[in-house]
Amino acid sequence: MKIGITCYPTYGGSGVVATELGKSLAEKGHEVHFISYAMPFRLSHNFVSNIYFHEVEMGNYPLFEFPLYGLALTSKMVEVAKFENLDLLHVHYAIPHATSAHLAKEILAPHKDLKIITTLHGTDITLVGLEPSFIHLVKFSIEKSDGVTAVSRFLKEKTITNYEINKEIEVIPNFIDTSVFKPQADSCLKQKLAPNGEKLLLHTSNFRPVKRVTDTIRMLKEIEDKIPVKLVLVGDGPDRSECERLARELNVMSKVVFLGKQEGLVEILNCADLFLIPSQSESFGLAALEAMACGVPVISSSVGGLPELVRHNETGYIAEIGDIDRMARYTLDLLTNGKKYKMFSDKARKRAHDKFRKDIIIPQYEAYYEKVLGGS
Ligand code: GMT
Repeated sequence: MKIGITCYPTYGGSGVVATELGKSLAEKGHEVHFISYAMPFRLSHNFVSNIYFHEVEMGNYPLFEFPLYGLALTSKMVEVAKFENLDLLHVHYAIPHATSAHLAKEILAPHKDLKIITTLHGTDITLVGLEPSFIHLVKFSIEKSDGVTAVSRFLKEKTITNYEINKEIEVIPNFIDTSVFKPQADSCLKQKLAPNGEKLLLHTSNFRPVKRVTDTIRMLKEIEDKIPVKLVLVGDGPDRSECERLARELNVMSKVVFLGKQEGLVEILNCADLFLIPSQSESFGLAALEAMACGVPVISSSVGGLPELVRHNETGYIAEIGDIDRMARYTLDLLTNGKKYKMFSDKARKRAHDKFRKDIIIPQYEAYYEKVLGGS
């Protein structure tokens, strides 16, 4: 198939999923055309044949006080779909991609029937999409897509109820390359992060309020006098300064390592003893899946799609949003019981491999593409 993929090219989970999907499809012989304002960051690492990148260029005509990205994207979609003869366009994150794609489809309609598939990822539905300025547009764009997928059952239900959507939505969960994200022997990084053999708690995110990163610091405060422990925070974003302030206020700054944005995630994950994801909202929790694939059990909140991923009392523990006491108790429980920890670690890896590895999920996307194309 000739497949167009549009996504955000930055560090967010939707861009990662879209890029890994495109790479896997190309490896399987499909021709994949990425259309975005920059090369998706995981694409820039190595050359993959069958993958093409089309950059959406933004002019700066003085009359346009605000950049017209959605429209520039539409124009590029039309151009690529027409000249590369795409069979379908798969857009990740509804805003504005699904709307741009619908407009491209309409423009092309006299010449070809370009199928549009929209994958809903999370905040496009649960947060920003619900804003009054977007809600009608999101509903319209979902309903106009030829196919719609959601990354969890939770997100499917939320979409149907929040937007009163009367349309079939296919749940295709996120996936992981378990030959890359896997347990590795002790690394020298662990020595650097925990020179005195401390246990390592890890959190990775974009530090937006919805991630509740400050909860990880409060958890650290509750356990730091009971076991030797450190908290490693990977990523950056609006709440980073507040996290630093809180760590100083709670007098735990010496036990928190802020690594900022990082690319070598597998090595960092392999240093970790536990992964913390106390989010306010999380449609799937790709970061938790990456940890599980490396054999790192997860302590999570009970929101969104997280319970579909994390098995309570098996691959980690789940607690109510903001229940820091309970999360801290679970953390201590696992970190002070070697036998139990090993069982959780093995089960986390096994669940990631058995249920979410890429060669199980990619064929689901291919089958869905065939189904949507078959409807022509
Ligand atoms: O919230 C983020 O970290 C980024 C966001 C995105 O769209 O890039 O992530 C959403 O999509 C990910 C990939 O499907 C999911 O794993 C995340 O759970 C989801 N984030 C939220 O729902 C808050």
